[in-house]
Amino acid sequence: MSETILVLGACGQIGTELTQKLREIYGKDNVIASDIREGSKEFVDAGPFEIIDAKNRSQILEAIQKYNVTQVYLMAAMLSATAEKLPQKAWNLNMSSLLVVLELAREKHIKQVYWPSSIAVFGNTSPKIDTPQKTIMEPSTVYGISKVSGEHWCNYYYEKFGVDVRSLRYPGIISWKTRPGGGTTDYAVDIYFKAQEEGKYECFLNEKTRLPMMYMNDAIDATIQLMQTESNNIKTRTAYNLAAMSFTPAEIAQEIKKHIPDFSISYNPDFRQEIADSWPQVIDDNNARKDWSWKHQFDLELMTKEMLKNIS
Ligand code: AKB
Repeated sequence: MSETILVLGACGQIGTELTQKLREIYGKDNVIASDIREGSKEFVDAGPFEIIDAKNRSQILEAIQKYNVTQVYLMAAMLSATAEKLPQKAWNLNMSSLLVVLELAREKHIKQVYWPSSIAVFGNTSPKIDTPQKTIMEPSTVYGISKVSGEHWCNYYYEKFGVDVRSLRYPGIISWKTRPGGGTTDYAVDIYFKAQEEGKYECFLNEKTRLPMMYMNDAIDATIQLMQTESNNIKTRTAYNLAAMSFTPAEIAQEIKKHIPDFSISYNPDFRQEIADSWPQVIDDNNARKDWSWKHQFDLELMTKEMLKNIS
């Protein structure tokens, strides 16, 4: 497979590991990492790296032409909690970057686009359990509004112009290499670090808040699998529901206690509780499983083992 890939927002939580995996598959010189600022020296030295603002058309086009890019993964975004504090900025980043990339694809500068959506597209009026692929979507956050709008832009560019754009509705993504920033599901990463470092954690969501979650390895595999699937198999051009597990803060704490018996958790819910309460608890991802054979590997038990091992 000869592809040259540009990753926008490569220094973020998902971008970092996605870039590493794409380099393993396509060769390090065929994957160009980019971000608005330089990442760690190790990351920048690991392959081609460009400073690119994901909203800046000419910077992106310059990189596409310099490297003969065929695919763009647009991973730059402002997540739910930060977006509530900076609504205009979040809308501008999340939407402008997508429209720039979709236009470049329409003009045939690139062949294929990946853009992540989120469970945040759902809101209080969507079913909370086994949330279907197609249902009422009335998000109450700026992030959710930007994601649901973005999904429709993706579908529009596919339907009107044949742009090959693909997308997944990520649940909370849990990883140890790069910390997430500004999300509502971030507690499920922080808890592992605090458990190892301090043996205790104060959670910003209440103990019963059940949310869909996924270990990073599964998220990366799903993303690359979706991008490698025959175009004809992709029946959903908004974004696919994607799921692996769902748990509450009390349940993850219980799992951690199996490894660190003295670990303790306390609860001090803040503004993120309202965001979490508006999201689904369990997602139905049967369409992804049927259309391109999606299958997750990690459950809460296996993920907890991996997280604690790697953090220590
Ligand atoms: C967030 O919490 O904002 C993200 C997401 C679920 O998209 N992790």
